[in-house]
Amino acid sequence: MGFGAKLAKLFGFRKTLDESFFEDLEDTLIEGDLGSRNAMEISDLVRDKKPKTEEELSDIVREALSDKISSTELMPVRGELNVYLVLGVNGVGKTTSIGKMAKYYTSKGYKVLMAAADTFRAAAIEQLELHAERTGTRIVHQATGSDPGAVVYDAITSALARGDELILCDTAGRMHNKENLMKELQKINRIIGARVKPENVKKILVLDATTGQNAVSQARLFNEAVKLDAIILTKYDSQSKAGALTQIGIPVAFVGTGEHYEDFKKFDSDEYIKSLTGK
Ligand SMILES: Nc1nc2c(ncn2[C@@H]2O[C@H](COP(=O)(O)OP(=O)(O)O)[C@@H](O)[C@H]2O)c(=O)[nH]1
Ligand SMILES: [Mg+2]
Repeated sequence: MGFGAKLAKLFGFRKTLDESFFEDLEDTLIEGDLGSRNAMEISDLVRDKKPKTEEELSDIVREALSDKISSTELMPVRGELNVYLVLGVNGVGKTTSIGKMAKYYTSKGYKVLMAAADTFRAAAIEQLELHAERTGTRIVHQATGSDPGAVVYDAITSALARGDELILCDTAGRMHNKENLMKELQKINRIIGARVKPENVKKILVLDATTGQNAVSQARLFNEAVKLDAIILTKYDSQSKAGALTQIGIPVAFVGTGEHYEDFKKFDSDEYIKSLTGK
């Protein structure tokens, strides 16, 4: 549930905005995964603006949130090679999102290629191959355990030879060896950077909407390794706790709302804020 209903209730119970109101307000915002900094900031804003009605209160909260969340449109440059490097920890929905993006961009007339640079598990390569087959997308892969950098290099060579416009690059996301993972991603990023125009390379982090506060530390970590351009928010269908997005400060491009290819749409920040505040 969005915290809008709770806000309304909170306000409805009180005749005056006393200290306990502000405590409850901050708690509600923190429970909504907005983080303590945002919660305090919004609470201070409410103090200043002294809303007289429920409606005014939620307007203040909505306005504050709209400064903290933005959307971005990812559109590859036509006739040039673009690379979307898809990042994130295991299980967030990277491979699935690549399948969805392949369908999305192919339907817009782009020539798309998939690169299976999650070489750690055989299943990961097979899963991407299945998406390639189902969406009619060409794929470059090597054997399990091969160097992900070499897969990416091959994919770029192949795309340049064939005139492909977009490489969707899958990556491994195992976290038990953070240092190695980040080094590997930086290496892949360097290989891409050496052959593709920097403005055509997008580093996209996939976050699971149900993970709450954890998403904030994942974003921080990946952003330190490679500067992120956009976020894809997956699993925004079930009981998602997507309030954490307001703490991340990286624009959101797409949301995944289910397991099928059609369950994928451009992120709409107004709609998102409405779903958070329940208005
Ligand atoms: N409900 C739902 N499930 C998703 C979504 N995206 C991915 N999944 C599921 O999450 C699981 C992990 O996805 P996968 O793409 O393999 O994650 P990866 O390890 O990051 O590549 C799979 O069972 C997917 O079907 C989504 O937007 N909504
Ligand atoms: Mg995967």
